[in-house]
Amino acid sequence: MTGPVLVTGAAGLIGTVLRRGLPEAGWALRSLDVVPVPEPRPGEEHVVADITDLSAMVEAARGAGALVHLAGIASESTWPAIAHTNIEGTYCALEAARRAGVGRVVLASSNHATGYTPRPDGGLLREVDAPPRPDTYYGVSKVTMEALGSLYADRYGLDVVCLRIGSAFPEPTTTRQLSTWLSPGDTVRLVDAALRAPSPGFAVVWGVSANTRTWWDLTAARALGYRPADDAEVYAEALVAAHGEPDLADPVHSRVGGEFTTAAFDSGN
Ligand code: 15L
Repeated sequence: MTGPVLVTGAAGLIGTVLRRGLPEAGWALRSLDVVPVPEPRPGEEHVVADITDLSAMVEAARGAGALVHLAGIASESTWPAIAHTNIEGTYCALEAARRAGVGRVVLASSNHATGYTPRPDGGLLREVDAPPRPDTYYGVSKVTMEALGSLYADRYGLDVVCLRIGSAFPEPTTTRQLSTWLSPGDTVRLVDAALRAPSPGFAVVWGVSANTRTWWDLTAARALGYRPADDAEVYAEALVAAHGEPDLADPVHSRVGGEFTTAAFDSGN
């Protein structure tokens, strides 16, 4: 792959993790956000652009070797906001990649694309057994992201890897996140694997660490080359002492999307 990796949403939480970690893994970066990225590093290219501005996105994508699309609203919002920023934004990212000849796109999907999927009676949940089942408008935007990625892979031959990210935070802060945490280090390892995997075509993989309590199957992510190194269990004692042992019958623990499936939903928002 020649050319830098264009990262959208580079000033955000995951973007900030990747801006540090991807160069350490050998990648040159072109960081894009709607606000200037703070303190660009030596050698880091940086662009201010709105992801829904297609011509600016095509310009930003020229000469890039791959695109990692993180930009968007990261939780539930109004339908107009989700439709514009997340759905139109993902279309622009993929279309910019196609027009600029960028052959690989990594998409930050989410567990909330399949949030209402129940925990299996036993064993681990594979991605193929978790078809679209969004829990929010936000989840719908991630279903649409995966669908657009599939379309661009089939129609144009792009390699598109969708990461169904769990809880990408510095550390887990709830007992649900003992299952769903994706550590900063594993975030870098996962994106690095998605960038390096030889000819992945279209792929959808869970994005979680090697958590003792996870119930999402990492076989597909490992097949891409992902080797998680962290486990939320080191936080278990403190979190269980504070919040109690998780009740696995509670929807927060028995559905992929956890609290997103039980939060109030305002269809007229
Ligand atoms: C997500 O997709 C959100 O971006 C993040 O804020 C968390 O809510 C996470 O999912 C999660 O499920 O913990």
